[in-house]
Amino acid sequence: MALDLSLKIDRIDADISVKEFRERYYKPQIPVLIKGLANKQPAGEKWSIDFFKETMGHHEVELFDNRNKEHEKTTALNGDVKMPLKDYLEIIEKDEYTPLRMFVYDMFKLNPALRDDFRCPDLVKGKLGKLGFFFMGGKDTEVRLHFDVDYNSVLLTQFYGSKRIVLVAPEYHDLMYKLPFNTHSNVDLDNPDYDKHPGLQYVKGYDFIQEEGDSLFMPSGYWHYNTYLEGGIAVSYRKMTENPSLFIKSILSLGVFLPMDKVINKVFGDRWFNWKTKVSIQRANKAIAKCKMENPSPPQNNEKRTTIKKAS
Ligand SMILES: O=C(O)CCC(=O)C(=O)O
Repeated sequence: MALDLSLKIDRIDADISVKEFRERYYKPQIPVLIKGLANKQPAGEKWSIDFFKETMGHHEVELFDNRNKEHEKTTALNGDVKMPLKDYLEIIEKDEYTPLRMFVYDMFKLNPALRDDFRCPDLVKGKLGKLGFFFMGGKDTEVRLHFDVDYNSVLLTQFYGSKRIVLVAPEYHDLMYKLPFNTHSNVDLDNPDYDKHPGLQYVKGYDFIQEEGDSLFMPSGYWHYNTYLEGGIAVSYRKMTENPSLFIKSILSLGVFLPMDKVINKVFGDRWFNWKTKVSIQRANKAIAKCKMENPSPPQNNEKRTTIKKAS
């Protein structure tokens, strides 16, 4: 039995109308890859590693370091190191692994003129249309498995380089061993340990490549595990959830659960982390029992089940 990542993502043309996008993807909350949307605005042509080196290389930026073990314990929104953007871009343009990544970084604030190059696309325009964030990574840099803390939908546009994306729907939160009070999981999707995490056998997900120029629509609460295949630059814009219960979750997540988790993590450290891990296992076991009741035959091995190193 292996992780089933055989779901096929829809790939659509960037000329889709807002109305059609809303009906087919936003309202039913279905992920979709919009081919070439980046090229509908000046940034598609303009934004490259050299462009950012020349125009913003002197700015200090904050980066996450995947070697920081604290990230396993709590959802981090602040980076670990600072360096001039130029130095970081020199790292990611080399064809070498780096554990350093830029994550939810507001480069528009550093340079508001970037807005003229890439505004929130009409497809996701709304109250959060000004909230744009940058993401960068080098070859093989992984973005740990998580879903977004604010429970809003996200449009993630790739301007440079390509990425492998694994997506899993929120209905699998328990089977993915989501840590309580957090929006991440420490399961290893590259090398799933089914003895430790048997719930993963009941999960179905997507595994695909997001190419330069593509925008990925990620509905609210979708797990994502992204791996840069080469140096890459992306920007996300968000669309506020229209679902009242998700809106309440968003407020609680940002305003109560995450801050509370940070404080308890500081005070109790491993004891708090071990308790959260125990709860995630209990919830997964319950979800497994439910799956077994609904479908008594165990998940089957079949051709379409992929292991994580393959992508289509
Ligand atoms: O692709 C990336 O670097 C991370 C994107 C991401 O995690 C997000 O938009 O929440």
